[in-house]
Amino acid sequence: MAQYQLGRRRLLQASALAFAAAAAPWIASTASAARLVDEDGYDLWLRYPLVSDADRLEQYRRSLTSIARHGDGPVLANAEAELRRAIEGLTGHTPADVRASKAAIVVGRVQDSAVLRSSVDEDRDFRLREQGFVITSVGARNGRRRIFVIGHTERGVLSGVFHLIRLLQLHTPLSKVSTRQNPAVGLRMMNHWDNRSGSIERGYAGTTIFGWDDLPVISDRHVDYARAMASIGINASVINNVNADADFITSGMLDKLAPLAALFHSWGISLWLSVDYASPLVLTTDDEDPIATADPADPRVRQWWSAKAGEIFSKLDGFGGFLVKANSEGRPGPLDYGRTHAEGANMLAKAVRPHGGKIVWRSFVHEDFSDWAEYQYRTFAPLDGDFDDNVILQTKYGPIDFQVREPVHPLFGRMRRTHQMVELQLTQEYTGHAMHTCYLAPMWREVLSFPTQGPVSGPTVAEILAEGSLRKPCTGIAGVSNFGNDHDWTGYQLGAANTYAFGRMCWDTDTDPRDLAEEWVRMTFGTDAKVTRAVVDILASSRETYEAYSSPLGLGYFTNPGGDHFEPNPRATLFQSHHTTAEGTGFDRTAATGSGFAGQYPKAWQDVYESPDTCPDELLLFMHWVRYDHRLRSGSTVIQHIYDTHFQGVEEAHRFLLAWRALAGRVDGQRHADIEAAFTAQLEHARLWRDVVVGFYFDYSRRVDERRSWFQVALGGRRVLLGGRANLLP
Ligand code: GCW
Repeated sequence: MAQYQLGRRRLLQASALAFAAAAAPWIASTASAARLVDEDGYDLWLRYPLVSDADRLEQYRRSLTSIARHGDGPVLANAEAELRRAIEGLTGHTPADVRASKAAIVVGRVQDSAVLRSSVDEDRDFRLREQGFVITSVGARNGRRRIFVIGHTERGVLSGVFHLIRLLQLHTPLSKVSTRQNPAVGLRMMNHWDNRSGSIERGYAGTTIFGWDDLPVISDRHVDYARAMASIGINASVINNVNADADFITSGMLDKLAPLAALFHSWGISLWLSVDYASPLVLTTDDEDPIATADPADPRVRQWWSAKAGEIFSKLDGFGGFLVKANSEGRPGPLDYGRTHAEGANMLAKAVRPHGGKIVWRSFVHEDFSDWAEYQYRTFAPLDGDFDDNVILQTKYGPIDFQVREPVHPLFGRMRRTHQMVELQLTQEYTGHAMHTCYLAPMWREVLSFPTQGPVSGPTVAEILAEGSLRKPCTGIAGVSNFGNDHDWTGYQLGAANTYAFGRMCWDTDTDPRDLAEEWVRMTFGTDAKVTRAVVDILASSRETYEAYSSPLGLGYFTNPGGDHFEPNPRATLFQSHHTTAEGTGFDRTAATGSGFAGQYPKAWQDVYESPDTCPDELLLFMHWVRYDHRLRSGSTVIQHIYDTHFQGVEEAHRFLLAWRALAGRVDGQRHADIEAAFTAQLEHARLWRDVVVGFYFDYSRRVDERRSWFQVALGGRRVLLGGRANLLP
């Protein structure tokens, strides 16, 4: 475990112990605390506690008395088992197993039963796409209800069952559970940056959940992972790091992975693998007749990948395809052999095509550091239309690297003849790791609803990603997972809100992030309205809060590029990410005088971004270099805005802590203490962010803060003079 993580963990533990000692009498005095059984977060949102509302409990007990399933196979069996498990927990009664004609709840595929066919609207509902579902609730005798969960496919039925379970967890009246849903995009994919060693790149919740060395034995953690992913509509999971280890596609490893693929398949999830583009070269080194190249034009390389694909698809149930990071950050790729990214991807696409496989090719390249943002577009825009139709280009939401705010990548609006995916990040690499609460769904919503051709000209990113799913599931949304083998899965409990919201937003890209936060809070902490309101308010404002104390006006990347992207260090990214001087700050990315990035957008957006007068303030310093006294729309100067927001951000982090403390007794003691410790640590670190950033800007600008007087702060081994020179002691 990285040294800082140990430090962080000690900080968290110390805070938890300190809090527990101080708060013990306080909690003990709260009678209701005695009723709340301690939890550790392992159950995530899949908690099925007895329904607390007496009337609803009575209605559920009267109606949800039996289940019938049409159709066989592991997916439908898992769907029924999960539904049974949920009803048992929520009602305290075990539903009987009866014939469909008598059952209170009937689940199955529309083609498997006349009963199901009769309960769906022939015209309206049969446009269900591959993984869609219908839930109908019909009045039965003596006020009971009969419920039908129907899909075209087993995966559709499974998604429908989890949707019904979610409605029951939220205490929805049975008369209001009817719905018809299709997923917005075809591929709803987790990317795990899990290494063969068991470590996780940019992971802050322990080591890999996949336990490579214990495979082929399947663990409870494997099963609970598959359940959790299926419950939020995830249908694809890349289990290893994009900085791929070729070992993952060796025959021996494939034999170990086979049961995991079968488990995923039984929960409607296709297993994918990241592959090392140089695998033919790496894996034949000790052969009698090694392949000395990875050139996609080489016949032996093509033959090797074709044979390897055949082996993989034959061994791994429901295998989806390969995720590829090539010619990026030192990874091998087709450019090493004078081939284009498209030529490199298409060779792999031909290898997997006979098996219905796909290739997801990442556009994250930044070998030209003059402007990281501009290089990706220049590399990929000319290749639009050159990729085979089972290749999907996966692009990070912004042109830099998962910052708390970036302009939406211009490639989405440009690659109109290429299947695309957007890559979002659930693990908080640049947004506070597993210490800072930073609910990212509001940002994801901004990205997905971004009109790509101009402020009022679509299609939006979501519409572009949805197009493919109409024809075939060859577009989608990927998220870099925040899961690790910590017992709470995400390293800090509120981090699971990002996991939950990601899956739900992939299914329905129009969902309001606040609604998702409320769903998650109620499923995770129960239906206490005070808890729901307080935690939803915290989550809903947490991204802006993190941005306020860490990143002025879209600048971002104030952490050490070669480090863990956690500690503030604005000096470390001078020139790479900002051009701060005594006169001003920002990065000129205009077409007229800067890197030209703003010119990569369609004209309607270029006209907005090109001028500081029309550029949105929240992206001002991403697109422009301006003088410290440049006036924002708020009337504030840039430098005063930087001072104000960094102090206000810390005040917000303090409010989170106090709001959480006020919930003592309404959340079980174990989770309350755990989350209290996280907020305590976050506040401490937010202060460090504030002091370093405002100290840095005072150092350069020498502009005095018009609103507050500062003082010298001694932080650990570092003394930062706020209002003076930032001095690093030897
Ligand atoms: O942000 C950078 C990260 C790398 C990551 C890379 C990528 C998996 O620092 O850890 O490598 O992006 O997205 O490929």
